[in-house]
Amino acid sequence: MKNVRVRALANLALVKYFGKRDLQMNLPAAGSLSLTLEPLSTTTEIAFRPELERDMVLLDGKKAADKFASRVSGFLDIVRDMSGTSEYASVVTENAFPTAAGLASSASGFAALAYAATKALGMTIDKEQLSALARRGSGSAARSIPGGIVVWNAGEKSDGSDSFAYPVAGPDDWDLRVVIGVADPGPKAVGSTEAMELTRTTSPYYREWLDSVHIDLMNALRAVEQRNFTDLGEITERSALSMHAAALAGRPGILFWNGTTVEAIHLVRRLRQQGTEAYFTCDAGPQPKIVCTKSDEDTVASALESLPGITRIIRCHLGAGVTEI
Ligand code: 2P0
Repeated sequence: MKNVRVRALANLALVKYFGKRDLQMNLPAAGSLSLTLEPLSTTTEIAFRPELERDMVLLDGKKAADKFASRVSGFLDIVRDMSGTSEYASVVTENAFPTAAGLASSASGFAALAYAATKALGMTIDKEQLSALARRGSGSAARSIPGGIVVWNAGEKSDGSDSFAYPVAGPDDWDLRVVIGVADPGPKAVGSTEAMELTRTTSPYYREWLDSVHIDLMNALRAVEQRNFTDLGEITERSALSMHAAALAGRPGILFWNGTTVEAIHLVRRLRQQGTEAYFTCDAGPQPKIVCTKSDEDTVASALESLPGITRIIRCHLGAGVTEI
C-alpha cells in the first residue's frame, strides 16, 4: 500500500479541556477552544506492509520508547478495526519542537497519525469523523485537524461521533500571535490524562471548573466572532488560571508550574499596566504562553526572552489544518 506523509500543527487551548466524561472513548466533560499554531509541527510518514509482524515506530530519528510505541499501536488498532485491514505499519514521526513538555506534541502527533493512516488505507472519512478519530489518540488532537481557530464540542453521544472539532475562523481571518517561553524542555512530571482524572475524582473545585468552562466557551465564541481581543484575552487567562486552580486543589495537588512560570504571570500583568495587551496561559507543563496581537508581538517576545529561566522562545501564528505533503 502507498506511503503517505502528512503535517499537522499543535494547538493552544484558550478555553481549556481538563476532565473527561468517558475515559475509554476519550470524551471531554466540556467543550474547548484553541488556536492552531504554526510552526509547531509534527510530520508523520506511514506505510502499511503485509510483511511486518508488528508496528515499527520511529520518533525523532530513534526507535520509539515502548510506552509511546504501544500508544501508537493501540491507536492504529482502532484504525485497522474501522478499515478491516490486519496489516501492520511503519511509522516515522518527527516533532519540530520539544516532545511531551506541555507543548501539545500529542495533539499534532495523533492528528498527523489519524490523517496519514486513514489516507494510506484509502478510507473515505470526512474532517469531522477524522477529528473524532484523532480524539481517540489524544483528546486535544481532535483540535489539530481543522486549522485556524477551532472549537471542540463535548458532544453527548456515548460513541463519541458528535465529539469533534470544527473551525470558527480561518488561519488568515485574525492575526493573533502566541509567544511561548521554554522554561523546562524536559518531559512533563505528570501526564495530562492522569492529572485530569485525579482532578475530576479528588478536587473540590472540579464541578465549579466545569461550570465555568461552559460560560467561558460561550463568551470566547462571541469574542472570536466580534474579533474582540480584550474579551478573548481575559477569558484565556481566566480559563488557564481556573484550570490550574482546580488541579492544585486535587489530592495530592498537581502543580505544573515552576518559578519561571509564576514570574511570567507577573510579567504579563506588568506588560498590561504598561499598555501592552498580553495574556498568560499555560498547559500541563511549566512553559508560559503569551497571547497577543501582531503589533505587540515584538514587545512581548523581548520581555519574555529576558525573563531569567527562559531558555528559548518560540513565536507562533495561526496555521492550517492537517495536510498531506
Ligand atoms: C488543553 N490539555 O485543552 C488541555 C489543557 C492540557 C491542559 O489537552 O488524555 O494530551 O490524551 O485526552 O489532549 C492535554 O491533554 O490529553 C490537553 P488526553 P491531552 O489543551
